[in-house]
Amino acid sequence: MVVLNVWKNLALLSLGIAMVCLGGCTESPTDEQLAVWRKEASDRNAEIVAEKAKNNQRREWNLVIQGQTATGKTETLTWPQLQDLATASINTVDANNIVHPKQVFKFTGVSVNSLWQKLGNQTEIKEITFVCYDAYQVTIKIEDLLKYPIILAVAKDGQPIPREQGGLLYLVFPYSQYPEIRNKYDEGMWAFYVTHVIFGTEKAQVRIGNRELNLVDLDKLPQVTLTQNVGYRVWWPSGKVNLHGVRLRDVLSLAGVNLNSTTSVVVRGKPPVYRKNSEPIELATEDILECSIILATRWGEEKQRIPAKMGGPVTLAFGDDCSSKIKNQRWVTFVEELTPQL
Ligand SMILES: Nc1nc2c(c(=O)[nH]1)N[C@H]1C(S)=C(S)[C@@H](COP(=O)(O)O)O[C@H]1N2
Ligand SMILES: [Mo]
Repeated sequence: MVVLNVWKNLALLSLGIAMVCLGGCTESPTDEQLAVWRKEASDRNAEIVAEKAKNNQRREWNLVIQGQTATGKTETLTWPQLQDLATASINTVDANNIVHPKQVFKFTGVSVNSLWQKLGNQTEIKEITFVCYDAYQVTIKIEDLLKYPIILAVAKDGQPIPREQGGLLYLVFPYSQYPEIRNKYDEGMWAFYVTHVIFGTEKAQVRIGNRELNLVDLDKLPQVTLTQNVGYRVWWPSGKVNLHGVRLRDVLSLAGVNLNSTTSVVVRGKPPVYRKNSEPIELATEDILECSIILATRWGEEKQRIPAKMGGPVTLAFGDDCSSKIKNQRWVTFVEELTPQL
């Protein structure tokens, strides 16, 4: 589209040049003059294209707020809305700038506490989880939000934050003003490219075609327990843990999917990386039928729900009986949708 626009604009501009003279030019422009006009037109076009690319990139970056929100609904903040909300600023070193670890930057962004006050603010909730484009996630305590100005930064020294520096939305902690905060939140907590904020933990909800299954539906299926090392790191105890849930094949069959006519199933989680068509987590039907692939909804001796800080409420898990090809895939966190491929 961008390329097309360049040509369209160039065509219009050169048409413009020609038309100026239609009305009564006695002399046609010299070749030099034409070259200058062409250069101006193409420079201007390059500018337009660059501006467009920037704007598109920014406009596409929404922040989705979910979980136990005040309205009980998902709230989506667009990039222009985030710009309007970005009234907080903190001067701090950038924990991930290893070249200039002492350089202080002015980060401007949305105060996480003000988001919480506006869209959350339910007293029983203790923590907020940030989910990133690449399925990385970070959880902070609400009590710390109230104590420290923690922001979702949209700008660093007045400029949008480049992707390789954590942009467009970068979770920033006031290290310079409150050095002690480092002990609780190390540089690994500075989440890059944040896409979702989750207050507490969401309700379990798995979509399969036009069916939506909730925890009550899943609980009616035969329950299985795997004892496994968890396939991603965040917050789980190290070593083997009990994961309780339901077999993927039972979930699909409850939703009326005929596995015999399905070649594979794509398992999509909340982080955008799972939504990219280029990198889906796609499981072959024969594996779904033959080895332990479950949607875990509870864990541990006490069968607690899986909180957002552990990738819950629903997480994909592979049993030891699955082939290493299966087990080497990512365990999908925040599972939201199963899409059978025919
Ligand atoms: N979105 C996202 N943010 C992230 C990470 C990540 O993998 N993804 N890694 C964290 C960790 S553990 C560190 S130390 C810093 C720097 O990560 P890097 O060394 O992978 O750049 O970013 C933090 N923020
Ligand atoms: Mo790290």
